[in-house]
Amino acid sequence: MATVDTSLEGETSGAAGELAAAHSAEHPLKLYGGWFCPFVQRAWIVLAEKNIPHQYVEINPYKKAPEFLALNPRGLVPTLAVPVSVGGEGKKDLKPLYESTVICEYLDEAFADTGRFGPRLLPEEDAYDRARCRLCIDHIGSRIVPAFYRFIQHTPDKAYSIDEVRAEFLGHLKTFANELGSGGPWFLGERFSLVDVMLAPWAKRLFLVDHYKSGGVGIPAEGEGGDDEAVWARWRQWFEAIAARKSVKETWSNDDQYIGAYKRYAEDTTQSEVAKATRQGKSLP
Ligand SMILES: N[C@@H](CCC(=O)N[C@@H](CS)C(=O)NCC(=O)O)C(=O)O
Repeated sequence: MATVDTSLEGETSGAAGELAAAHSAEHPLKLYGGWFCPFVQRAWIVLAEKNIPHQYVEINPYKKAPEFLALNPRGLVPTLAVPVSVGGEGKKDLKPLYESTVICEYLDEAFADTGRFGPRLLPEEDAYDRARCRLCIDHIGSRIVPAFYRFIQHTPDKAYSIDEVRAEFLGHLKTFANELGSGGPWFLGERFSLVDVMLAPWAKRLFLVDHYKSGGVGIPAEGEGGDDEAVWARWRQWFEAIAARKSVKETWSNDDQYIGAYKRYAEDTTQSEVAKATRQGKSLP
């Protein structure tokens, strides 16, 4: 079967194109990414938030080049190449890291100098706050993200209806919105954290569900949330803050390009690992 994805065209455009170009020079810390990939955007947001010197390398992860598989046997982006000290005399080797959540935590910890890299994205002062962040990150990864793919890959021949998928997705989003703190737009209120980073790429991609799926995402408009009005108002506050966040804007290509790239998800024809797992009812890679 044709795998559409290996011919996926393009590279970063718009603001993300500018950021990629500004980070195209050789640097030992390398982010291997694909412009369309939300998991990559997580890592890229952290690099941008903390202003971490790095090189951005655009690759097509569906093409499984041997050099890429040597770095990441799972063959997925994001993949990070990290300069690691080996032996004495300042000798360094490039070692790989992968999995977006692991990469984001690594970057936050490895670039911890708050004077230079700004506030930590996982609150370092309080173990309970950190655990609460991880709980919410788990909710995003194990519930919201898989439901997003079930939603966007829904086609009329599925055993379940679009209304069922929509209700499931909105339920998970509502749980998230109920957990949002007060005193500011973010999960931790005033303080931006890794929780906000983890959901931002899919929040930004919700417009694709509106574009492709009949009935759209289904988040009630202002004043139409009934008993849930307050929780959806809180969601909107978070969403607007995310859309306006510099690091999120800087890592975003032109909207039209996403519409083109996600057609294969909307028609459920893509052979990406995420899409195949979704189709087979398995957990995501
Ligand atoms: N669990 C991984 C998922 C990464 C992932 O699925 N990346 C996609 C692009 S959005 C990929 O590299 N796909 C290649 C393929 O499906 O063959 C993470 O969090 O980093």
